[in-house]
Amino acid sequence: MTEDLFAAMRQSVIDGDSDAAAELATSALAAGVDPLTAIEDGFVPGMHEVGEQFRCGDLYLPDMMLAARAMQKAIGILEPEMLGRSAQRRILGRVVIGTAKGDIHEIGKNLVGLMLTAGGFEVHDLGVDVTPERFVEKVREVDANIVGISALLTTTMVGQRAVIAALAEAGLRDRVKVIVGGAPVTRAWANEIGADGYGEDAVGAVTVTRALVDA
Ligand code: B1M
Repeated sequence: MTEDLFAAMRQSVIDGDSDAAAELATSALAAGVDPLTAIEDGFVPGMHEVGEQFRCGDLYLPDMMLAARAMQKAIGILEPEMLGRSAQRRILGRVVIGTAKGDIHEIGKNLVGLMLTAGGFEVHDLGVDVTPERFVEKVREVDANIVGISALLTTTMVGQRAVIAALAEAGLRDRVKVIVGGAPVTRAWANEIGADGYGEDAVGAVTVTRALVDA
C-alpha cells in the first residue's frame, strides 16, 4: 500500500505533475505516513530519476523545472506537519543557510533548513546564489553560531570554500561552525576545505549540527 503510494509520488515528480504530487502528499498525511519518509522515499527518488534522464539527454531543462515545481508543491503541503511535530522548548543554535554563489538549486537546502527548524534551530535562509560577503553580513546581523552552505554543482562547490575563507577574513571563523552538503559534496571535500561538518542528507545535517553545538 505505502509502496504504491511512494511509486505514485515518484512518478508524479517524473511527470512534473504538481496537482498529482499535491494530492499524493495530502493522501500520505491522511494515511499517517511520516512526512519526511514521504519526501525521502517517495518524491526524492523521482528527482533522482529526472536528474539521471536529464544527464542522458532524455529529459530537458523545462522538464527538470516542472519536476522541481511538483516536488516543492508536495513539500509545501508536508511542511506544516513536519514543523508541527517539533514542539521545541529552547533554541539550540542560530543557523545562517544558503546555496553557494552561482547555484540556484534550493530544494535540498530548503529541506535541510526545514529539518533544522523542526530540530530546534533558529534558521535564517539566505536563499540561492549567495555570495560569501552576504553570508558574513548575515552571520554578524543575527549573531549566528552555525553556517550551512549547500552546493549542487561541481562548479559551485568552490563557493563553499570561499565562504569559509570570507568568514576567516572577517574574524568570525572561530565563532561559527560550518556545515556543508549537496549532491556532489563528500566528507573528503568537507575536510579538504576545512568545514566542521558534512551532512549527507537532511537528517544527517541535523545530527551533525546538533553534535557540533553539543546538543
Ligand atoms: Co540541476 N543539475 N541544473 N536543476 N538538477 C543537477 C544537480 C545535476 C546533477 C543533473 C544531472 O546532470 N544529472 C546537474 C549537475 C551536474 C554537476 O555539476 N555535476 C545539474 C545541472 C547540470 C543543472 C544546470 C547547469 C542545467 C543547465 O542549465 N544546463 C542548471 C544550473 C543552474 C544553476 O544552479 N546555476 C540546473 C538547473 C536546475 C533547475 C533550476 C531546473 C532545477 C532546480 C530547481 C530548484 O531547486 N528550485 C534542477 C534540478 C531539480 C536538478 C536535480 C534533477 C534535482 C536536485 C534536487 O532538488 N534534488 C539534480 C539531479 C540530482 O541531484 N540527482 C540536478 C532533491 C533534493 C532533496 O536533493 O538537492 O541533493 P539534494 O539535497 C539533499 C542532499 O544533497 C543534502 O540533503 C538534501 C536532502 O536529503 N543536502 C545538504 C543538500 N544541501 C545540503 C546542505 C547541508 C547538508 C546537506 O548542509 C548545509
